[in-house]
Amino acid sequence: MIVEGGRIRDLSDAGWASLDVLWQASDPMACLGEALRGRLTDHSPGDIEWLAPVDAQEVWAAGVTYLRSKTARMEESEFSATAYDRVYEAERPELFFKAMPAKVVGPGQPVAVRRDSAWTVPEPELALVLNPRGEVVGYTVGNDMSARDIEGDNLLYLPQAKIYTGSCALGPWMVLGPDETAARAWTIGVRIRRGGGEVFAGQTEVGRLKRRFADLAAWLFRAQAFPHGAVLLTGTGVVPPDDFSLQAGDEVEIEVSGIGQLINPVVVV
Ligand code: DO4
Ligand code: MG
Repeated sequence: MIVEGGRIRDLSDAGWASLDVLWQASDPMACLGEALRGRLTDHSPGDIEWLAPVDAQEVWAAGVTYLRSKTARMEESEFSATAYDRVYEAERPELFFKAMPAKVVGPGQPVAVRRDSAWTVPEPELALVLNPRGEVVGYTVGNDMSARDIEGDNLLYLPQAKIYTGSCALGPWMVLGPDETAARAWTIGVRIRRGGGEVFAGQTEVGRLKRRFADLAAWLFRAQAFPHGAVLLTGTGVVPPDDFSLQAGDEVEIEVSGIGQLINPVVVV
């Protein structure tokens, strides 16, 4: 589906069976323009279930790319504090695997707190959509759910803190076209609601991200091929206070100003 001038238009009528059509094109915007000139069915919003904008793309994540993230992580973990300090300054970024496409949740689907974690937070992040050549072709909204107590206990537990059922949400919108300069002017905000009230709200600017988009993408593609492209979360710059943890029944709303909102309920797994 594409939303164009308020109309929801069906790209499967142009023969698009998957996002691969777009990522294999040398000029995705031209490819999209050509599809839009065809006869595409219009849908009304009530007929559509929006999904995460991935079909065959792995999701990876960069970490400690904002000063706020470095500080929070050094505080949560005396044991690994120097590792966070060093990676923030290093040429090589922290990159970690986050989710297989089938495990990513879309809007309205639950994100989760592990039942063995007493301190879990959402990480609102700008996600880069990368084509198989490692070029940034678009952006979406991401939530890199993180169990801070597990991560803080020992850095070697990072995969358990970061990868579990309901730990990665993306979407629903994917924006194509803006360059990095335009995207750096966007804000990233998060609101957490509980029992009808708001229990946390925070915001940062994409411009505070320490690394360039192309640099992060180049490190990810340095020694690994992604024939279907990939999605790369760029790190968080918003961290709730240390006494805050998500609970079942909460609702997490993440908004990137140039893209839109991603809203998910919270469950325990
Ligand atoms: O090093 C741990 C993960 C960092 C992270 O996910 C972030 O900074 O967003
Ligand atoms: Mg993160």
